Amino acid sequence: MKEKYNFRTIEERWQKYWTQHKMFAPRDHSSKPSFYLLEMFPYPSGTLHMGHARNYTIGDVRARYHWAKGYEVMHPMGWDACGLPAENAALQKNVHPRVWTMENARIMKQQCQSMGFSHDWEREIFSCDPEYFCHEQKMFLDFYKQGLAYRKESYVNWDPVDQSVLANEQVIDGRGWRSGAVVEQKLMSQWFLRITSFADELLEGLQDLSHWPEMVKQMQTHWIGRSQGALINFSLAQEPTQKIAIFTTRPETLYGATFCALAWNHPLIQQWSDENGALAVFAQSCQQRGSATALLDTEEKKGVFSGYYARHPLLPEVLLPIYAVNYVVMDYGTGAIFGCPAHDARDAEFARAHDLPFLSVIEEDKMVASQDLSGLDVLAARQRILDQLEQLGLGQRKKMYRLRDWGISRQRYWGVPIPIIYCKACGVVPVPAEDLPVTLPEDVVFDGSGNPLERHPTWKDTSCPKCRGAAQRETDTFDTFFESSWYFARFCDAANNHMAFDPEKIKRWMPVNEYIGGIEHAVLHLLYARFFTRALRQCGYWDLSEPFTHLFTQGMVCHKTFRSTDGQWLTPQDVDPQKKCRLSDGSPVQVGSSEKMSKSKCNVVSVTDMVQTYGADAMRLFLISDTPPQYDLEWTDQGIAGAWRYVRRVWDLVQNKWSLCREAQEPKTLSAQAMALQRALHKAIASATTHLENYGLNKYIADIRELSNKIADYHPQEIADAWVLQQALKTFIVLMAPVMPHLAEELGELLGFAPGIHLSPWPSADPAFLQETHCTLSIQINGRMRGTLRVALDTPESELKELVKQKPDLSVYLLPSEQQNGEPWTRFISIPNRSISIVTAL
Ligand code: ANZ
Ligand code: ZN
Repeated sequence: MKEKYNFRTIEERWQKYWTQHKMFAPRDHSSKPSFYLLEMFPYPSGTLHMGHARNYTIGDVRARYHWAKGYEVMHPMGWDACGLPAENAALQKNVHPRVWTMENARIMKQQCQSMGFSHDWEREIFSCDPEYFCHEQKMFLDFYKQGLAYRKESYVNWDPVDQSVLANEQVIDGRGWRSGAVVEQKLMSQWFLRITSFADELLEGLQDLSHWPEMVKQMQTHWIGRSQGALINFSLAQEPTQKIAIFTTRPETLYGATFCALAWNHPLIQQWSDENGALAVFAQSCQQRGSATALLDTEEKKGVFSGYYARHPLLPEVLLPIYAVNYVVMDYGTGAIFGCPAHDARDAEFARAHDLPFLSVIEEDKMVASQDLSGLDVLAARQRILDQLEQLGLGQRKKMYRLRDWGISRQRYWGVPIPIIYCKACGVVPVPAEDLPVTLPEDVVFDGSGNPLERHPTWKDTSCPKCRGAAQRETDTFDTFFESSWYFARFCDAANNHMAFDPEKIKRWMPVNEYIGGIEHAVLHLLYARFFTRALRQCGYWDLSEPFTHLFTQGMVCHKTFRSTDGQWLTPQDVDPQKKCRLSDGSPVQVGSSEKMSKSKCNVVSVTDMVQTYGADAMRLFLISDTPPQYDLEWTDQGIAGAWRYVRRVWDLVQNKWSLCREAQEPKTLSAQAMALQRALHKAIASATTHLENYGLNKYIADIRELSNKIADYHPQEIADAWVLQQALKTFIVLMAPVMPHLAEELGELLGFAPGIHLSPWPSADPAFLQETHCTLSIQINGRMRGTLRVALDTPESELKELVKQKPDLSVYLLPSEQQNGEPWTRFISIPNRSISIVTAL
């Protein structure tokens, strides 16, 4: 037998072998079907997080399984390399963002390799590399030509701490997602992508994504937020030619309207603010508060009377006071509503505070006090009033979306420059395609204020491509979600230096068969990528609509937390969990709940430490063992130690058993115990395959463990028995290879496999072995259990009687007698395939 399992040398040996032989580089041309498996590419923030390790382990098991099934698997990895932390590092550590980013990526790549992931590093991409981003600058120009990219003045979410514009999605509860600062509204010229022109398609396309989690589809549906409603025109009492368009989804409640409300930045409010100080003060306060939609639902409903009245469109004698309020937003609908306190909670809250009347127009689902609508049910009333308004030219049916166009301008250095030039004479001029890429200057000063590109002394000075006069470059860079919106396509043709990707390669690989990542990307990244795929289609890049066929969202990795009595988070190294005290000073410790691993809670377990202590195979095994991959996983010391013991057990087991069967030849017939192992083997193949197919990775591990137990309990007596053991061991190696690839390669070598065990064909279960052929009948005699009988299924009763008679251990109970007509019983009752019950005359 070989020495004790030394994972350090063995894992390193195989990792080297895989890299040297480019074992995971798929061929573009081969008769094998293609399989594109992708994990969301990481931001190179420093080191691999345990969450990454879990994500890539799940993907790796799937990738290796598909290799074994005969696919040509593309499983690439790269770096979402632009972004704010690099600039913050530049600020804090005085290191250039590029240096910091590349160094982090280098470390993280090493960590990935130390985990034995089957990534194809030949396709590695860095989104900060001009070779990469020149293509997306070209895409931007194409979008611009198609009207899918445009510039407009608009209020933007301004993060006063990061000094940057944020997308709506980056505003969480009114605060910047990164800095946590309360977001303000600022009027700026920004570049937008017209995602709203695909709103219907993005919504309806969700229906075809049958392999996406329902949860993600629901979140996107809500984000797109399509409502069927109406625009209704009100006219101003003081100035009847001045119309105010409002948007409503409940036009049938029009007779219940008791006021109108406008957003603080509605043009009319701005106009009236000049003469109305209270209005101006109110608008000012709203501007400072920010108006992220999420905030509005929870915030107190505030507003001031404008001094103006609107005339009810169908009841000209009714005048409705107009308020500027904080709960109507300018960028939804028309920024104006009619208030119906009796049927809308927000209006009710506002009306109570401002003593406005409540007019109920719906009682028990029927319209009341609503002129000719009275008596109708709600839906009929809605159609009737919409018809009336349309006939009178007072309104029209209108679909509305919560989805906004995507603001992509960021006042940041470490991103991709927006390829636009501003010329005094010619205006906005796109950079000619042949001048791409527009690259970043290297010599920049990071001192924390504003945009370093803007403040660079010369970079923005250029000449106008049209008139050759002096002109200035756009100094904003793309939102980093721009880079991640198409990287999956670049992987198909990562080295192409004259186009983003060759359509032939796209045909071979796209769409991504399986995409794996965190649920936190349910809306932003996944919606942008779906939009980009359509925008690129419109620009003639391809004819795809959806980028990802199957989406899998894995759970988080959690770990217990500890706090000192004064609430400080403590690292597990500083805690004695039994005595619940601090090792450093013996002070008491509160054992907290298990939470997502994060530096701030001191509950991070280092990937590198764990690989060094337990090895990659044990890590991989533990990360998918007990918890279904879609749920949160609790990291425990016992769990990883158990996985490590199992790896060593398999090492010993396979070698021990192999020594008993290596020479075995296929026999003509099998003994009963050999048949049983054969059946267990085929059952394990069938079960593991099903579980791998259905993402039941934890159950797949249970199948592996069960099979290894069966093998351990198996002791061959004769040559025929040994042959089955030999088959079982060989199959076992292939079955476990996706999760413990190093161990499988090493044992595979012993068992005569060629290196590259992931290429050994996945076994298929023989249905003949899956069916039970025999059963065990229990035998009762006069109500007492006296034994069992193993027989072929559906053995006829006449045969059973003979078998029972011949069973030596029963003969003492079954004596033929005169009384029983010479038989050993008076009654013999059998329930097929289950039991036999015998009655004797005693
Ligand atoms: C009258 C009414 C009566 C309304 C009623 C609701 C209930 P969704 O479903 O999200 O589309 N609204 C319209 N524009 C708004 C804006 N810019 N800011 C805040 N609220 C706005 O919501 C549409 C409803 O939200 C509209 O229907 C309008 O109030 C309000 F019993 O009109 B409703
Ligand atoms: Zn010009």
